Amino acid sequence: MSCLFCRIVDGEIPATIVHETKTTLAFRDIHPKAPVHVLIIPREHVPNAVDLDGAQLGDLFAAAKEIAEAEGVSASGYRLLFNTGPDSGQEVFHAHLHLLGGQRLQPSAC
Ligand code: IU
Repeated sequence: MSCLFCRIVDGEIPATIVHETKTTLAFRDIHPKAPVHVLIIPREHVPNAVDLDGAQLGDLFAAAKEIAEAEGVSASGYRLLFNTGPDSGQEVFHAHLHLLGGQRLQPSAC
């Protein structure tokens, strides 16, 4: 299996896991862009965020809310984003929701 994030799901590659459910897994980004930088992924291999179904999206956002509370950034605010395709800078083609917070974030491109 070549997908890096599938290998994290299967426990073949270590990661600092901060949250898990039956359908999702969340771990700290190895190159954090903010004091809190967590990647939230579906356990199922789906290459791209736009290929996720409604239930999968709901599970990812529900996890994000719980993680933000656990990380102490709910009140201060945080950013949730999906990179989708080459122009976005997507590097890993297993859909993942970035949760960034813990500091005043730079404005994004939008
Ligand atoms: P992107 O949206 O595909 O650009 O984000 C991929 C992220 O995965 C990026 O922030 C990397 O730092 C992160 N990452 C990781 O946490 N662990 C890894 O082994 C690899 C990438 I490769």
